[in-house]
Amino acid sequence: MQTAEHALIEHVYERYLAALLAGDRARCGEIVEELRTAGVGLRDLYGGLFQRALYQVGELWENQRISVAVEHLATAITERMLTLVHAEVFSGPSREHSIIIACVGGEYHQLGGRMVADLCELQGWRGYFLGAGTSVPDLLQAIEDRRPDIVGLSLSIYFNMPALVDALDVMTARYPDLPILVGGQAFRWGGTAAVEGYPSVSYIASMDELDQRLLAHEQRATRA
Ligand code: B12
Repeated sequence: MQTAEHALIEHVYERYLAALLAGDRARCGEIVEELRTAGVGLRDLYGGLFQRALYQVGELWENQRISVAVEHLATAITERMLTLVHAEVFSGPSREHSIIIACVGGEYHQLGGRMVADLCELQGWRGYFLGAGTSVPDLLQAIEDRRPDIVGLSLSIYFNMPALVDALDVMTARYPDLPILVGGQAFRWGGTAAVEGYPSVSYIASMDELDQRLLAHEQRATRA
């Protein structure tokens, strides 16, 4: 069923995409403000506008209908749009639980992981986002420093799977009880077999599934 938020986004989507492809950051910002004023929540904005538009940018680029420069600019503008709503992301209630999100070595796609960290913040978790191409030693250091409840690893490109497996081998050996979530487009057409052998590792296919995982973790912690 289509919600009112989806209908509002649908109404402006083509305009937003056109502005994004034209490299018109100011116009994109106005449309985002328009939606925010109309009551569209960040979750719908992230999935229904930012992610959807970038997926379409990817298709246009893949089919050589836009240049790499246009794609780069669209990505940079989207990063600015995330900054625009930054204050609200970090305005949530308690911060009892925390999650580290990182992209493994070799993985340059960082917007998805960053959005996931933001959505965790909106759920009342502290979301530490380490960015693209995080090496295993850096990841281990962050775990030592932050002692997160959960670690999330983002993978967009299937050929980076060996880097993910390396990270999982080391992390699961050192922290066997630490829940690790993996997600991203590398798993869109399979690839989950590579992570199935680890008892503490789960593939998360959607933001709803992620919410459920966070909630289940909170409930377990409350009972303990
Ligand atoms: C921007 C972009 C780039 C930028 C990235 C810059 C940056 N700062 O991030 C640059 C230019 C670096 C780039 C490079 C490449 N890219 Co590129 N890129 C894209 C593009 C257009 C957008 C990516 C994006 O931000 N999407 C939006 C985010 C929000 O979506 P998302 O990543 O899927 O994240 C969501 C979910 O997957 C999930 N999720 C993600 N991570 C996690 C983690 C956890 C724990 C959980 C629970 C959930 C989760 O939640 C997120 C929010 O809903 C995509 C198109 C597309 N379909 O996405 C291509 C795309 C991903 N790229 C592609 C390719 C092929 C490449 C290159 C190999 C191109 C080349 N020949 O050099 C290189 C590889 C670089 C590398 N080593 O990583 C292909 C990948 C195909 C595939 N899966 O194999 C795509 C799909 C384009 C296409 N249609 O062909 N790219």
